[in-house]
Amino acid sequence: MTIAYIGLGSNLEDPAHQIQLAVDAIATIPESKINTVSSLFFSRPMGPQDQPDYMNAVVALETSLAPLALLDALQTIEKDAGRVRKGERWGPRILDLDILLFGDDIINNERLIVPHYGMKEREFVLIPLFEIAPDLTLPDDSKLSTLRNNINDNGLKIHSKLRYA
Ligand code: 5RU
Ligand code: CA
Ligand code: CA
Ligand code: CA
Repeated sequence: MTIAYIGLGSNLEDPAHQIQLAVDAIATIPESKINTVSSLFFSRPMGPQDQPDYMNAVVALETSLAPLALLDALQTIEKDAGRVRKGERWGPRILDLDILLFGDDIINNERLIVPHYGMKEREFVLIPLFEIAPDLTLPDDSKLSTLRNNINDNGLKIHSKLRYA
């Protein structure tokens, strides 16, 4: 069994509702069980600014799936939420599910790079992740607490709790 940390994001079509539906869907992934769910956070867009504010959260999922099988399951959930690929890179989306960490695995293939390349610079990842796993050390031996202490919160705010079984 491996603990995978999954980043959730939405900034279209009632983002808080989309994130709750995504948590419900993640709870049905085979060979897997949700360990912990962070609070739901309200965040300003990083990258392109001409898009709506986001809702973000992080889920800790205990799984015996292989990383690419987990990716398949997450991409199916994104598609079922109605995600469509638009032209603009880093544009608004109904649902974005990223594998942030997969145990202490380092994965580099055509479909998947883990740890997620941007996670150490993104407050909307580090702050929810720190909420549920304050003692985490990353595969490169950096401590989550140190990264968390040194990041600007960019106005990130707790919005509400998420429900999970
Ligand atoms: C460049 C810098 C591009 C940071 C991206 C989200 C980035 C976002 C999200 C918030 C993107 C990738 N902003 N911007 N939440 N995704 N707040 O999930 F993150 S595009
Ligand atoms: Ca734009
Ligand atoms: Ca993302
Ligand atoms: Ca993604």
